[in-house]
Amino acid sequence: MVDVAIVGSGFGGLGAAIRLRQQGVRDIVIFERAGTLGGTWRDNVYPGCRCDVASDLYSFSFAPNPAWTNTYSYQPEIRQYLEDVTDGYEVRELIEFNHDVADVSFDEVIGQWRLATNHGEFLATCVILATGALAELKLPDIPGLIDFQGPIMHTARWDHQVDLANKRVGVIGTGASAVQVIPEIAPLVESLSVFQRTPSWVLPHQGHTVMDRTKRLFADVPLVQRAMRYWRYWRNEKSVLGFVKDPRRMEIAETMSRDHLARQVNDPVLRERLTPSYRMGCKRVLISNSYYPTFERDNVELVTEPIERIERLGIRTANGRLHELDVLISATGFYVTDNPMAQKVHGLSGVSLADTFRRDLPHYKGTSFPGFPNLYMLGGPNTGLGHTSVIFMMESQLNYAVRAVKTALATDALIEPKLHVARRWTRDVQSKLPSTVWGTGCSSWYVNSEGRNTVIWPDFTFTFRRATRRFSRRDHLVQAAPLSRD
Ligand code: N01
Repeated sequence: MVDVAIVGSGFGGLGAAIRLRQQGVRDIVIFERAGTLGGTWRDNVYPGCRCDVASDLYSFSFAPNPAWTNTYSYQPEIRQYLEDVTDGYEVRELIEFNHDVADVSFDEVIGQWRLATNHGEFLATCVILATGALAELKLPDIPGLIDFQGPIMHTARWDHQVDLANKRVGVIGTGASAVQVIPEIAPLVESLSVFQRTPSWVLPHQGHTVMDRTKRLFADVPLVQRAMRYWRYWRNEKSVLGFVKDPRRMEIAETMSRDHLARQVNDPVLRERLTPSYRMGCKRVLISNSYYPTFERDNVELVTEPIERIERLGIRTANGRLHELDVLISATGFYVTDNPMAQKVHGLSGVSLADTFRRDLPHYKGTSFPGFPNLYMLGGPNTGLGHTSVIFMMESQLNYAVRAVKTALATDALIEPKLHVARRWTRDVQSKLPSTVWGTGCSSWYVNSEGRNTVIWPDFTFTFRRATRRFSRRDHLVQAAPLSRD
């Protein structure tokens, strides 16, 4: 039996362990289904994988890294950062690798969570779910996928053994992953067919190499890097005015994107096909200087004709044409609003978290749920962002969750948010969304099957930070744990 079980060892899980340790909670175990840590930054190893939020901001506030070699880091460096933080804060010993959590159920008799893993069952007083919103990859629901004769790779499970040199390659999808991978592989392959269902808005990339003397300055005078982090934070936060307060403001950025496209693609017909018809920001805004020029290459074709089916030899589009392919790359994203992890979590009376999500039952600050005592979720409902670093949101969630966990452990209590308080929070968040850019009409992975946006936080992030800065006893049911726990 442990005080706290954390599921997942990405940014969220590691951050939770470190913050709990700093607050004196020692009895912690982190269950990690893989053999190494890093979450999404371990899994996504496709060529060109990179964070589209600047690294000074996309890192823990308590663990700045003066050694970033680029202002927007590539995946290997972010993964290494997580390894270094794990060792620097001595939390590696807490991780149980290769422990796949199949079920997390609350036992009302003993007032404990039962975690069923492939290595047996564990009991925990508190649980922190840190499995990541973008962990469960989604293959396209196109008929015939299994008929394809060649290798099929999802971007989040890239197989570097598959040699793309001189191959006819197809990429399905034109989201954040595709925009990074397409320019990297285009020069290697014989031909590249990019199957676009909806074009993305793409802005110029500001990333650049960090000079050695800047790195030295950051190392010698940490305050300078901290100032840079603040500057980036407030610069990003300004864009909330367009995303949330007045989506018409996004027209300015749309013009920038159109100019970017016009500078990089000569053919007006091709430009037209690459131009979105929805308001910028409704789907994630992308940044790249190399994506558009890729379509000027002779070996690259943009296919906008809808896909009809996948066949043994390639992809058949609705106009009857067969695009013959040797390798198929699926850049088709993740299960987010229907994250399979939620199906494995059962609270009071056996209610599953997935049912809770499906029926849009209330959540408290995207972090805890009525009927799920002593359970906290990082990256939970309506804590996602379109404009800045999700690490800021996770650290905000941890401000609340760590205090709540400490209270539960210190008082031997079961703590869950009051239903009416959670209802009010959920209602307030939902009431803000229709007038934001995400309510302007587009299909995106932010919206669940009932048409509700259960992913995005529709406000400045500092308001979320303020809301989560402490544990409010008044907002929670605090009950004594059953005596049978001992
Ligand atoms: O996935 P996506 P992603 N037939 O869901 C298309 C983060 N991320 O992996 O738009 C044809 O965005 C789909 O088309 P449509 C970031 O938060 C961050 O690229 O639905 N096409 C779309 O084009 C991001 O938002 C970084 O019409 C199909 C694409 O596949 C999130 O991960 C880097 C289809 C899916 O795009 C997900 O990004 C990479 C079908 N059946 C990712 N099904 C950073 O830099 C789907 N599509 C931090």
